Amino acid sequence: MLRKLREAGVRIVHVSPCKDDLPDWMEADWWPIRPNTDAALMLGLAGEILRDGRHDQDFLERHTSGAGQFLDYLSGKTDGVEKNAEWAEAITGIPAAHIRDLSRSLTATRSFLTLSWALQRAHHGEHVYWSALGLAALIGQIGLKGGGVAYGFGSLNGVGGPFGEGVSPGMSQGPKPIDSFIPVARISDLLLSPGAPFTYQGETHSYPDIRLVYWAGGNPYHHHQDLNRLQEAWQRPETIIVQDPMMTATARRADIILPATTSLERNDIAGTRRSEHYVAMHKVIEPMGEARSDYEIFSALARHLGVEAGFTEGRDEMGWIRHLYQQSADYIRTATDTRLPDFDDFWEQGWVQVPMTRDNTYLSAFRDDPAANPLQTESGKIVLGSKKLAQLDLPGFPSHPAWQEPAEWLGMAQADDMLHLISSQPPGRLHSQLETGPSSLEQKRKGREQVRMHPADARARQIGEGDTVRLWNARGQCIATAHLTETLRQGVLVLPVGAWLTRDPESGLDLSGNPNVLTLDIPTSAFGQGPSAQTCMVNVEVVAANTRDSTEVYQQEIDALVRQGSG
Ligand SMILES: Nc1nc2c(c(=O)[nH]1)N[C@H]1C(S)=C(S)[C@@H](COP(=O)(O)OP(=O)(O)OC[C@H]3O[C@@H](n4cnc5c(=O)[nH]c(N)nc54)[C@H](O)[C@@H]3O)O[C@H]1N2
Ligand SMILES: Nc1nc2c(c(=O)[nH]1)N[C@H]1C(S)=C(S)[C@@H](COP(=O)(O)OP(=O)(O)OC[C@H]3O[C@@H](n4cnc5c(=O)[nH]c(N)nc54)[C@H](O)[C@@H]3O)O[C@H]1N2
Ligand SMILES: [Mo]
Repeated sequence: MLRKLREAGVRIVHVSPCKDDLPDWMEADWWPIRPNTDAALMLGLAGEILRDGRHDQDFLERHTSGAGQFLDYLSGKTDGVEKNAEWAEAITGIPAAHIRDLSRSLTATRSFLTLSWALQRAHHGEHVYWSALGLAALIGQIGLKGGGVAYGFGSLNGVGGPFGEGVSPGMSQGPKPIDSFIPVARISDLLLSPGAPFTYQGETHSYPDIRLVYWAGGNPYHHHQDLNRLQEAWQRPETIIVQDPMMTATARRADIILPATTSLERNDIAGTRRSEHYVAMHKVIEPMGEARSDYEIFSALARHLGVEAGFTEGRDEMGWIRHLYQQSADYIRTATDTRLPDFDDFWEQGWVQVPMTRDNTYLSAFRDDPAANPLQTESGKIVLGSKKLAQLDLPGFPSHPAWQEPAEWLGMAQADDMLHLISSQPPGRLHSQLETGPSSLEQKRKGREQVRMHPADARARQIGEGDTVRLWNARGQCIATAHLTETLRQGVLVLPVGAWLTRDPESGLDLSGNPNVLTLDIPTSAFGQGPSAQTCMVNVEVVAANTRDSTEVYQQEIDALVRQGSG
């Protein structure tokens, strides 16, 4: 798809601290923005469009609610500050002339905004996405082919592509007998502050008093922010059970480990609404050691609890796969009149093609007739000024798209010579999975993760290519191998996520290069309660003395656990 864009001669403006988010052959204009300031850029673009009177008034009237609030903010009527190109330059570091020029192109031609998910994984991240929606609404091309705004393109194959007519094969989750829940990014708060109140999407709830944690299919000692704070919180529950195929940093911190099989050690079925196929996932090898499939583990637990029949519904592994396939095939037959092959043929062939909706223009029905096709929002329209949020009046959550300073960024007064740390998805693995496998190891150097930095930042700190460096701030410290590159904005470091936390027993230094010992564990906002991983300032320096090898320390830890277990 990128190649087609390139061949069609479409102008691409790539706004990112990292040039290599796009391949060079795209010949994009690279705008190396200061991290966490994208809302200001989009509001500056919108302000320019408004001042020139180039906004689509008709679209705003028919398809949005509360636009008055937003326009008053852009013009400066609300706070006396006009949101224009100069205002945006001061915050983002992008020259005002470029911003003004782009604002003209955006309305002069068919234009399309797309934002990666990383942008909302930051303090006030909701307002970045909302600002893009506000800008797109002023341009007025939402619901037209090749126009408007979209999120998450590129990172997951399928977003924005054709979607399947079927249902994803999946087991029913059954009724949940308790009504308490937490936003996942609040796990440390939950464990540290039982009974404390928290707000979520405008309602107040309280943290339950958790005494047992059962974690299956996730690795918080990779994914969560401020791992030293998590470590403190982790001491509170009486029992921690981890169910995982890998001896992850989380598994090493469990009271009970239930070794699960990988997908290669069991039969399974795969399919999502974004994929063109249902896939028969054949077992390749017998389970290693004492590993059992998740289904077997949960079935055995259900048996002990006296609810086996309710859980298994009388089906074994293959019984479920057959049943789920049949459910999807029946659904597709009713919805589209297409007949999928019988299960046995599917299983033998290994996959089937699912009928797809190929030509879909997002929000086109809403554009054509907003009354007949209302959105699931407070007004049924695109909300640019929210009545609900105005009533809630949450601190730090304006009721229209707005720029607010993040807790940590390059523009902050106390930045000193700290750098902004971006922790992006690792190219060689999925998050922390198979961290010790060849594709993951290939991306490492000297047995640890590589931190990318600009040569000028490196020079100023006497750091050379391949040097071992220490990254630290008030929350924690880790080491990584420096890789110097001009494809980064100056002042920015990039360290991928996913390394299995390995602490030096003496110094507490993380030897693996896990950025989450440094990141900030505050919510994006009191409304959304998402993670603020990309809002993080750090120091960096060369490590003079030899540091211990992370794989060696890791192995020692596992050996000690095994001794404990057998002793
Ligand atoms: N290989 C691989 N692919 C994956 C994953 C993986 O682990 N490995 N994980 C999958 C998952 S679960 C997800 S959620 C997606 C995530 O997909 P994305 O959110 O797209 O991925 P990230 O790598 O977090 O961020 C993408 C880029 O955003 C840029 N960025 C960071 N901060 C800012 C900022 O403040 N402003 C601007 N303009 N740009 C910024 C960085 O240059 C970064 O490279 O990826 C999916 N794909
Ligand atoms: N600093 C920072 N932190 C981030 C991000 C960031 O951009 N920056 N990105 C965030 C994002 S978008 C995401 S999605 C999260 C990802 O965070 P997680 O989802 O916690 O990461 P994974 O490494 O995918 O964890 C999956 C675990 O499941 C195990 N597993 C695999 N297959 C099976 C199975 O069949 N059964 C069982 N029981 N276990 C299995 C794997 O071994 C692994 O330990 O990280 C988040 N954390
Ligand atoms: Mo994700």
